[in-house]
Amino acid sequence: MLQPPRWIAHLDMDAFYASVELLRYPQLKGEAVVIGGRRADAPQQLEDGSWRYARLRQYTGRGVVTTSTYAARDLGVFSAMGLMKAALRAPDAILLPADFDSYRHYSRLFKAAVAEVAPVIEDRGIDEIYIDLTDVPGVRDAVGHDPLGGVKAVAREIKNSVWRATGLTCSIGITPNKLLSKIASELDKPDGITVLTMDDLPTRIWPLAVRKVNGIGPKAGDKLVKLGLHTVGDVAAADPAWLIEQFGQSYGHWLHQASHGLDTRPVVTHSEPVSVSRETTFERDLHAVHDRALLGQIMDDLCERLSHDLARKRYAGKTVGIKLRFEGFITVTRDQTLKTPVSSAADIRRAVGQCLKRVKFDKRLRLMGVRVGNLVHASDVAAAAPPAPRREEPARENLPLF
Ligand code: TTP
Ligand code: MG
Ligand code: MG
Repeated sequence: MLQPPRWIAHLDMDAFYASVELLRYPQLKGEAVVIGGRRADAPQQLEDGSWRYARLRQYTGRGVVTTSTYAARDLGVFSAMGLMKAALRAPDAILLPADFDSYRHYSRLFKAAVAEVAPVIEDRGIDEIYIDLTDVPGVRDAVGHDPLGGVKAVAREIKNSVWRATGLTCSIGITPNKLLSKIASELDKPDGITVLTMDDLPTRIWPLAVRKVNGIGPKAGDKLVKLGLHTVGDVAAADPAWLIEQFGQSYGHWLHQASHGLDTRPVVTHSEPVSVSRETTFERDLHAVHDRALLGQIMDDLCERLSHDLARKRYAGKTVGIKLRFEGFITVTRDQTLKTPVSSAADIRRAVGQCLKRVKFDKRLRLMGVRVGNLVHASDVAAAAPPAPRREEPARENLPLF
């Protein structure tokens, strides 16, 4: 059998946040567990050593499910669903608060474990990576009569390495490119390995719904379906000139290529973040005037945390932006580009104040976020400009509203 020019893997951890929590509470294995509660929902150990857990039925508020165990998914509870809606489907499911520090810790551990087997890794977020396996020794070897034996063995080795380092399972898709691998890693979740060649396109990829392709979002997906194209195979069978007529030159061409499983994007091993941000949703909608002091405090706190994030990553940024979401899901963003990059909480807060002046506050607020973009390495800032002199007046003065 002809080996493809590249073997690219996509690895995605199974029910990631929930699985990390089960490491801490192994007694919950097999149970319907939902991640997304508040601190107060943390399990309590009773005097007799047993645990008391919060149940979904007790939850009131606007929180959403970040993820759920496969047992909870069987009951119809999925990521991004409101917790109160989830409670209607699975009232007895156990609710746990999210612990992002743990998830980041296990994220680093699993990526390091993969790197021991295959070092060419593109980081795609907290629980997933692409890996270029093309140059991994033995990947092209046949094993017995199986021409794909070598690539499957590498996949098993990667999964074992992740399991040994973390006690967690993942699913891997391996194909000639990133586009197909991203689809393939989902085909046998959890704990799966799916290896596909171009020969498998008609049987494994073409029957899938168009939305399974990364890059076909809700809008394009709806339009395709309205045009009568439901599956990837429908798109593949469509005339490319017609696709371009419907979707424009660039996206129409991409749809044709993607539906034929074609993608030449390389695995990019290092990328700089474009921006760093922090945001928070309130427990209740807040009023710009009546809750002014509280809003001011929340904003101070966001700037403080963002400044810590920047310090940890050693970045500063020239653009400071805010995001506000009002009742009715109306989202407003404003940003301001400064003369020199900033990273201190006070400098960020000052720029935020300028942005806030440009917003009309005629509705209640439910979310606030701060972003610093146009990033440069902190060492470059220090080399380019002396630190700005400290201003005497506190940063809170002459701020609009809060
Ligand atoms: P996913 O990989 O999409 O989901 P998952 O790992 O929980 O489950 P699967 O086995 O299907 O891969 O997301 C990784 C983590 O990101 C997930 O554990 C929680 C978080 N997340 C959210 O916070 N909100 C979301 O809407 C989604 C989809 C994920
Ligand atoms: Mg996952
Ligand atoms: Mg993922």
